[in-house]
Amino acid sequence: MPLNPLDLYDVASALTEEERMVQESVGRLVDDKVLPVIQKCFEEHRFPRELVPELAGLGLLGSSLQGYGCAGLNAISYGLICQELERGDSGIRSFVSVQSSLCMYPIHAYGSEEQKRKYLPDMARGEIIGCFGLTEPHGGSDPANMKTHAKRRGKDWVLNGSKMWITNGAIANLAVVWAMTEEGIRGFIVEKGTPGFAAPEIERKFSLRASVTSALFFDNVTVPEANVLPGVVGLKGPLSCLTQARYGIAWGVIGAAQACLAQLLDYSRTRVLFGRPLAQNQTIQVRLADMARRITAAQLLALQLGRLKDQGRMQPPQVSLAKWNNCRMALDIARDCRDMLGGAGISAEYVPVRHMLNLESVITYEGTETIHQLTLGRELTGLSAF
Ligand code: TGC
Ligand code: FAD
Repeated sequence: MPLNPLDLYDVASALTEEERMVQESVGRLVDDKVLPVIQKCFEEHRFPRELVPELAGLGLLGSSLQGYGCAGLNAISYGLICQELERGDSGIRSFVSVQSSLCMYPIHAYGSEEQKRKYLPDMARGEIIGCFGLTEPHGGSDPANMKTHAKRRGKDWVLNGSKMWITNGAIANLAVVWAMTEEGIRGFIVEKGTPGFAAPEIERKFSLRASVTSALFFDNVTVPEANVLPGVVGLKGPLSCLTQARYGIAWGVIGAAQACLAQLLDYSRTRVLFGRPLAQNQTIQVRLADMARRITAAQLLALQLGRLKDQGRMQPPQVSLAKWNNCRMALDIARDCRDMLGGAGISAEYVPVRHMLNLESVITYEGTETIHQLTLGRELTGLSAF
């Protein structure tokens, strides 16, 4: 029996029946609905918003949350969802990451009962889209140094400042915004249309073109006390959301790498140079084998991370290692696949260049590679180099 080149260690056999079903159903959605449109969306710089009801219909929004119309799936299932979606495009996985891990998660974890009932069921149905405002223009790696602030005014809060590089911003019905207060960093739910709040789209991106990225501006925006997340104060609020999203990215990028390798395997077997298939050259086989090695290692790393998460034992430095390793793996593979396709590698007919450009964002957002290396360095040494 030949091995599956995209699953050399048969990770599929380590999944439960339910996990396999989740993977298959999301895989079908990607094959039937995402892949036919995604390249055009990328070229047109357009998020395929028409897919949101399909994503919601499969229970992919807030999929690992319990109650409030959410599917209550385990962490491995959430990882597999991200992997399949990112096999299509990082922008689609980004949409689901932000909605699920960065917006629904904090409302679920830190929101009042009223906030959960008001927002979560509609968010699970994709009828309310969220965005997450943490990064500011002067430096996203150090969110503790945030300038956006909120001051109490009677029973309300007044929010001033700006956020930068915010996924979903211009299409979002609400923003979960982190702002400095006298008590420390707090989370605010700011609804679209609130006077003084604007979310213009950032145009002219070379990466994540099938995803909406925006700035957020707050000019004396009044937020009622009822829209403040009561359950958390401090940087650990937003950082705990990032832990959830980074976990999903560690799985997601495997899908992007698999898509690149799958296409390259086909191409290298059929392209004949010097009288033999490209794939019959030693240096090409070494490069292909190296890609398979790195994908396999990333799969096993993600699987064990998922098992730790499902057991409630996952620690942030472990997530940093996985986010760093797997993003680096996927970006290097996408670049190498682009190269082995020759001139065709720059054509929109092939997927690696799109994944490569997307992965330049993915390795940067949710903590740059350096931030994750330093997080691990701090864990190993007990000394902070930040
Ligand atoms: P530090 O002193 O380490 O921590 C402050 C407090 O937070 C706690 N904590 C965490 N809690 C949960 N999860 C984590 N990952 C946590 N990391 C830290 C920590 O225990 C502490 O709690 P307490 O109770 O003692 O106060 O904070 P620091 O200022 O030293 O910062 C550390 C550093 C640099 C790692 C952090 O600032 C960082 O991660 N920077 C990178 C910022 C980042 O990743 N931004 C991402 C923005 S969102 C985004 O990119 C979305 S893209 C989505 C998409 O489209 O898919
Ligand atoms: P900076 O923090 O200015 O970093 C610049 C460089 O300095 C990087 O190479 C970094 O690794 C390096 N560096 C930083 N500190 C150190 C150090 N101590 N030692 C050595 N090197 C260091 N943010 C959100 O809040 N919500 C979103 O939805 C969101 N979506 C995004 C979507 C896209 C497409 C992109 C590109 C970004 C998104 N971001 C979002 C922002 C993202 O999280 C930030 O870009 C990222 O955290 C880095 O911040 P920065 O861009 O300000 O770079």
